[in-house]
Amino acid sequence: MRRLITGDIHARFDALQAVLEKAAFNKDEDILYCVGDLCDRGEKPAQTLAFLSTLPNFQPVMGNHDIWLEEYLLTGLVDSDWLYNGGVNTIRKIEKTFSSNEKKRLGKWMSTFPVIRIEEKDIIVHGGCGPVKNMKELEKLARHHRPSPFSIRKKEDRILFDILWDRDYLFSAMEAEHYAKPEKYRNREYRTVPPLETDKTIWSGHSQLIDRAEPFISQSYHLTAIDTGAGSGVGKLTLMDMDTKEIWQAEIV
Ligand SMILES: [Mn+2]
Repeated sequence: MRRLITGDIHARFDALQAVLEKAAFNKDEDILYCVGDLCDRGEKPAQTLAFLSTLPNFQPVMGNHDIWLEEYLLTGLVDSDWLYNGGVNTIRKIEKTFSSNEKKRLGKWMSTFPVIRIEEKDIIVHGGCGPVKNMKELEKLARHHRPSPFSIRKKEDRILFDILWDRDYLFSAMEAEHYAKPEKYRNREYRTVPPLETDKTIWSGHSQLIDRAEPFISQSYHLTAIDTGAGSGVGKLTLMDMDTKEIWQAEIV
C-alpha cells in the first residue's frame, strides 16, 4: 500500500486526474493524503469534491479554504473573505451540481478533516508548525476535536487557525537553507521560529512555490512543502510518494 500526498488541489480536477494517472494511482490499494485546500481558484470544484469524497482511502487535513466551504455546506453561511478568494465560482458550481442532501453529506465529510494529522513517520498540516512550541503540544492539539463548522468568525481555538494560516515555519526553514522565498512572498513579514524537534517529516501546503514549481525540502526543519502553485493557475500540482519521495507533477491547463 503506497502512501501518496498531494499539494493544495484548488479545484484543479484535470491536473489531479493527470498526476494520479502518472503515478498509476489505485484507489483501493493506495492511500491519498492531501495538505488541504480542495476548492476555490480552479474551474471544477464539484467534480473535485464528488471524486475525493468517494475515495476509500482519502486522508486530508483542513486548509483555510476548506473552513469556508465546510461552513457553507453545513450552514449556508458565506464568509466575506471567501468571496474574494475564489468562493463565488465554488458556490455557483456547487449550487448547480448538488442537492441540499448532497451538500449536507459533503459538509459532514469535511467535518471529519483534522487540522493536524500525526502518523508514524509523518506530520501533515496545511500552513505550518510555527505557532507550536514542541511535539508534546502538537500531539495534544492533534487529539483536540475542532468545532464543526470551524467558523473563522468565532476565532475559537486560535492556535488551530494559526496552524492553518502559518507561513513562519516555511519561511524560517527557507531562511535556514538560504533558499530565496517565492517572489510573491518576498516582502512578507514573518517571525523566525526554531525547527520542531521530531524524527517525523512535516508536510505542508498553503504557500505557493510558483517560482520553481518544485517541492521545498528542509532537512533541518524536517519539512517538505508541496504546494507548487496549482491554485495560482501558473504553477503545477504535485503528488509525492511519502516513503520513496518519488514526485509526479501536472501542469495547470
Ligand atoms: Mn492553498
